[in-house]
Amino acid sequence: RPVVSRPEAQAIDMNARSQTLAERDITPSQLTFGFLGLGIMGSTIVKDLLCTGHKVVVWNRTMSKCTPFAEAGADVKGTPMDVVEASDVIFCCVSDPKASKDLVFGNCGVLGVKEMNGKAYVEMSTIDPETSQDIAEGIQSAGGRYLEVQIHGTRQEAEDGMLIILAGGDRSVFEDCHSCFKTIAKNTFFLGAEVGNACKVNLILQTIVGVSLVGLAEALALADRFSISLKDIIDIFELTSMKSQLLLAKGKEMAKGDFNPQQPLSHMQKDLRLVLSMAENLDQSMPVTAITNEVFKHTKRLGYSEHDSSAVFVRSRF
Ligand code: NA7
Repeated sequence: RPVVSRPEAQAIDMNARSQTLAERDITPSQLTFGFLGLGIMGSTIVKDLLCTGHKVVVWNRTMSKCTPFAEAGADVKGTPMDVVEASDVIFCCVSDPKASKDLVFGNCGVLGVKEMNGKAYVEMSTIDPETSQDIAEGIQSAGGRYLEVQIHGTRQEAEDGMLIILAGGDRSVFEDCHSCFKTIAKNTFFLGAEVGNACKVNLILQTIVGVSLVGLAEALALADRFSISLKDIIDIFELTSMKSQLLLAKGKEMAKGDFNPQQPLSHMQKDLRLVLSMAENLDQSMPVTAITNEVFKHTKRLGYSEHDSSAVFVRSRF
């Protein structure tokens, strides 16, 4: 298996980022923003927030990942509860529904503060609607305001401030986050007060991504069996009406065997699992998504959880 590297504990080049973001003319909110989770997405978003002059307080389970952010001006806290105490708006961006719930309801978690006094909690992890509703209930019953924000895009799109934001819940929180969203996203949608809708839309989009990636991987694996150059296939693909930024990028990664994580494969499989569970509740048949999920599960079993979702190509070659 090729070794992949996680972009952790790298020094932050504030000047490089500021230049890109300067073009957006962002006036940072004077509120203090807490951030829980400095993984691929969280760290990129926090970097952008710092570069545009936001006051940021951070926490990450693996504390060493906080060091470059402290050096770049973020305040580092020891627990999620400490972050809530020091912030007006708290973002969370962690792996999955279980991690999201642990951070809110767990020991020294968000609700350890007992009373949120109108502070805002913004759940950004890709989770299912039920988990989002449970978290909303917990936050609101402690006197907090809740916004569900689903971010659609890759690490590169996060770096370029080109994410798509889907939000639902408390409109006043949406407005409090205006300068943050302007920093990280090219489009922002408020989908109404009902919590859960943004999760549904995001998971529907992720279904399209997952199924497309498996199709791409199988087609390229067949080309490989015929000893047709993958580069040639991708060059031709680029000229067709099928081309998309995502499939082109993933196709190139598959051809090169470069599986450094932009979107870890384990998260893609988690999203498909959540989609299938939503469909199950509705008796909605999704046979292609079910097989796609099996393909990603198998690729995980082969040891590619932490690699990019394009590593699904490896399994297709068997
Ligand atoms: P990453 O890069 O895999 O990062 C995951 C983050 O979640 C990272 O900060 C982890 O902390 C944190 N994490 C995972 N499990 C836990 C638990 N149990 N408690 C606390 N923190 C935890 O993911 P991405 O940034 O690419 O994606 C984040 C979300 O956006 C995800 O839902 C995607 O589907 C979309 P660690 O550094 O390992 O200590």
